[in-house]
This record gives sequence, structure tokens and C-alpha cells, in this order.
Amino acid sequence: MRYLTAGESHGPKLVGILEGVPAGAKIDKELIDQALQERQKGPGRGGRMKIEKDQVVILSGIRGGVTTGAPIALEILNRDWTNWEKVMAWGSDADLESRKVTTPRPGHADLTGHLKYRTEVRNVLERASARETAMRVAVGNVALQILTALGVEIRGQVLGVGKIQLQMEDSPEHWERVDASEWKVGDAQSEEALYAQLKEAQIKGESLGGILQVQVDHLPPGLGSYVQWDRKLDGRLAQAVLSVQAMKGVSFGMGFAAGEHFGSEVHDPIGYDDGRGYYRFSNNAGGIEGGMTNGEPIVLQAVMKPIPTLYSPLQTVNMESKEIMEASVERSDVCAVPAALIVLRHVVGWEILQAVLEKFPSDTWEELHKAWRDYFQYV
Ligand code: EPS
Repeated sequence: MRYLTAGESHGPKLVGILEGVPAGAKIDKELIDQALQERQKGPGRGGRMKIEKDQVVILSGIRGGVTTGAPIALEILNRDWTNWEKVMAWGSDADLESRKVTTPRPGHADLTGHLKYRTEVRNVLERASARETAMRVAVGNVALQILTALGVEIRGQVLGVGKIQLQMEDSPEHWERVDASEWKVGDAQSEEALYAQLKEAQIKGESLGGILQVQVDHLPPGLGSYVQWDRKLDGRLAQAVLSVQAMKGVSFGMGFAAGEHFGSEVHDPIGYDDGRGYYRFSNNAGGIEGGMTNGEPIVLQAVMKPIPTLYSPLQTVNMESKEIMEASVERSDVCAVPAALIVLRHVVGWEILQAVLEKFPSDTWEELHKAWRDYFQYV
């Protein structure tokens, strides 16, 4: 399975092409649209989200709500395009001057993208923008729907925003609170402090990042492989997570704390039960050993840096005069951590389904589902 996206933040549309999705899988457009709307939400989002009403248009590969095995083509309209038609026009009539950017933002792709492609900063930021993650959610939701039909569950929660760290728990009540929370946190009492911190950031012209966690339940052992570097599932998940705009780090299970403990405090002792098969008494590995799922939930954490556009800008250099100036201010979000959580769940979902399709027959849903059930019997 593979996918590509195309599209600029203020161009007419975002486009996605997915290949290798099994035939005969049920796909519900409403569920894709719900996920797209979730991605638009969250405290701290900028003015753009008031303009957009993201919905997917399915162009190919799905008929009567069922995948055909052919490439699936998706598009999402950028409603804001009507305000940018002249600036973003592909032809010689394009207005290349009025929205030219000459003061690159520290932390964004602006300067390095310009040096690399010898192109105007506007061209860099249009493609580097996190607007692209709308399409990654639509693409990932196709995978998520197939995983859901297999009984796999992919949840996420926000574990920290700025200086505020949150409670982590794995109870049904906790996950219900996360679902109901605008911040996607399981600790309702902290929400007041989160809003206060957001307000402070807004007043100061600042932005906020955070820590996010994604958990994947009900996977069998043996997805991914230890035999070759690029088949290791933790490596592949890390790549998928770090490919999301503003992500700067990823860890599994106990994460970086594993470096501070003796081995006996880190590794998860093995048990066996006739009904359950092999299991672990703890999950410090975060569900992955030797680059493969071990049957415990995958638990990964990621850190998102604060968004680079600052309304109180940092110092930069004017690329024409080489004078020291303030960085440009593009409309942006003060905090997009809850939105990024939706994106992470979807890029993780894509990677997990890919590993599932490598292990099991992948041409049709029927063959996949049968082999999946048989394997669970075996393990
Ligand atoms: C985003 C759309 C963008 C930004 C944001 C995410 O739209 P606009 O540039 O028109 O405001 O709001 O992107 C960034 C923060 C960034 O640095 O690129 C979206 O749809 O998520």
C-alpha cells in the first residue's frame, strides 16, 4: 500500500491517491468527513478553520460504498482558494508580487526551502503548510475503517501542552473523558489551566506545542519484522509520526526513561494463559519488540514543537536587503496540539494497516479477514 498527496495550502484543492487497498472493504464517506471535522477543531486554532468545512470527494476506487481494488483518488476543496485565486494561479496571469514573502520565519521550512529549490518563500510555505494534513487524515481514515472492521482500535490523548502535564490512565472512564474533551485530555480539572495558558500565549503573540500519545489495541503479535532495517515497525511508525508537520520526537512505551533504569525494571516479563496465549505483565516496550508487535497495545508518544508563526515575531534577515528584520506573520494557530492528535492517529493507522497487509493476503477484504481470524486462533 502506498499513497501520495498533492496540493498547496491556498490552492484549489488537496489531492490524495491511495494504492493497494484491498477490494471489497466497506468505506463510509461520512466517517472520513467526521474525522476531517475533528481535525479542524480544538482550542487555539486560527482563522482559517472558520473558512474551511473540510469534506472529502471520492473520485475513484470506491463504488457503492465498497473498495474495488483500483487506486482510490480523493480530493478536499480549499474554500479559502477563492481569496487566493489570483495569487495561486498556475498561469502567466498569476499575481506573484502581492503575497511575496521576503522575511522567512525561524522554525518553518521558509528559508531552507528557498535555498534548496531557489524559489520564492511563498511557494515553499504553501506546500510545507500543515494544511496538507487534512488529506493525510482522509487517506488514513480509509485505513482506520478497515482496521476497525478487523477489531483494531486506535485512540489518542494529549499528555501535555506547554508547561501543563496531564494525567495518564488506561480506564474506560478516562478514554470517555478524553473523547468528550476539547483538548483531548482525560483530566477535566486541568482544562481551566489549559485555557488560561492559551490566553497567555495569545496575548503574548506566542504559540504552544505539546506531548501526544497514540495507543493501538487488539493487534496480534508479529506485524513488522526484525529481519531487515526498513521492515521494523517501530522505525516505520516513527517515520510516519515525524513526517507530520511540527513533530520533533517519538518514543515507545517507557520511552526515554528506559535509559535510566536497570534491564530488569524495563523488560516486560512473559506469562501464558490457555485462553489468552502469551502475554506480558507490563508494557514498557510499548507493544513492540524486535521491530514487531508483541501482542500488547502499541503505545507511542510524540512531541510537537510550538508552531513557528509568532505574532510577536523572532529576528530574521530580509532576503532582498539582507537587513535584520522581524519574521513575517502568516495567519496561523496559537495551538494545534489536539488537531495534531487526530493526524497522528491517522498516519499511525495507515502504517499499521500496511504492516497487516504485508503479513496477510491483501487482494480482498474476505481473504484478509479470514487469514486474520485464523492467525488469532493460532497465536
Ligand atoms: C492549516 C491551515 C493553514 C494554517 C496552519 C494549518 O492555513 P492558513 O495558512 O491559511 O492559515 O492555519 O498551518 C500552519 C500553522 C503552518 O505553519 O503551516 C490546517 O488546515 O491545518
